[in-house]
Amino acid sequence: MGAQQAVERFAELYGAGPEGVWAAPGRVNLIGEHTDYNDGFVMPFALPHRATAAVSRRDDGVLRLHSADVEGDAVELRLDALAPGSDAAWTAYPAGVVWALREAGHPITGADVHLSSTVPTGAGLSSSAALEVVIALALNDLYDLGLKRWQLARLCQRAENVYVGAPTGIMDQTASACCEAGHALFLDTRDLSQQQIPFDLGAEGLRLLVVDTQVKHAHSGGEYGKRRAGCEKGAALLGVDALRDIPYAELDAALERLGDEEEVRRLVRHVVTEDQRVERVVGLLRAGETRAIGPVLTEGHASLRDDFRISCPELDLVVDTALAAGALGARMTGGGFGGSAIVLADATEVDTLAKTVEEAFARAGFTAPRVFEAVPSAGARRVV
Ligand code: GAF
Repeated sequence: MGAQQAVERFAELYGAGPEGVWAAPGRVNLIGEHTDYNDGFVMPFALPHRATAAVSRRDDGVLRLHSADVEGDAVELRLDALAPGSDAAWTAYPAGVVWALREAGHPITGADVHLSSTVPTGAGLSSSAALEVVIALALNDLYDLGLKRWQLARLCQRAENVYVGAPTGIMDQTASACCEAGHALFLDTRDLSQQQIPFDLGAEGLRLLVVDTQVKHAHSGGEYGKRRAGCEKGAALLGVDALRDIPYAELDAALERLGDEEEVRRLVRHVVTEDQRVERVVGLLRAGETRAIGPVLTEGHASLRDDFRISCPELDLVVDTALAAGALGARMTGGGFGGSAIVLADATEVDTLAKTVEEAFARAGFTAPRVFEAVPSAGARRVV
């Protein structure tokens, strides 16, 4: 939905136009998967797909939430009744952000909100983070809170961890809040220091496809939490604060110390090698060797499939088919257990590649995937 449409719909719903309209994007993670809750490195970039929010303040302690993407009237909530775990619907994401802002002492007295989103849901592309960040940014501006982007990301993560109950890391919210067009974001999740790395695929004659397998996932389910707990166990057994503290050069020795903890050994191996892959990709991009990142992406997929064990037949089929048909690299992206894969290829090859993957899905009897090009786009911003 465009900004003008959002203004008009808001006026129909609430009787007057909004004070403003904000947008926040979904993301693709180029490399650095399941490293964020291990204090490690990630490298997402923003998609053009985004959540849009038309918002006005209220002063009576009421939050009204309406979504163009969900049937029904606006949901009305009392701010003093917002409580973690009280809401299992889509409203938990925006309401959770209001809760987190108020819990941190910010004087939010109410809001009317109309939301819409073009970020595919359950596709590993951060539709939830986009919803959270768009609300946080709107309220930061309207209530003049003066919070920095990274602070908004932290509050959104708290909303997701505590209010929604999904034990996710900080990558998605930071990506939505901080990415810049034409760049990938090299983020150190330990201290949130950031570097914008130019990522201009077109100039290199390359394109990057997103293949949404249509296999839906959710991080409040148990498997994500189990991986996180396994990583924390690994860090405790190795006597470090987080797996980030195991240098790549000391990986073999660390794995040896884990003895017969086979499950934990696999998780540790993924996280430590994945942090190193992020650093390799950053180095290659800085050296202008974009084509050479392909094999590193593919290595990342093998590690997520074999060590972290969060791929699925549909994601593996995208990767295997794309590579066999000439892609430079391919991997699942996001939390896993379904969702999307990314495919890096020569611009001249992508149409044929997309067709080949679609045909392979049809032959395997899988639901047709949704394929689109990922163009590194702007982070969250005010649009009206
Ligand atoms: C999901 C989570 F929300 C992120 O924090 C991150 O852990 C990702 O899965 C895996 O890299 O998107």
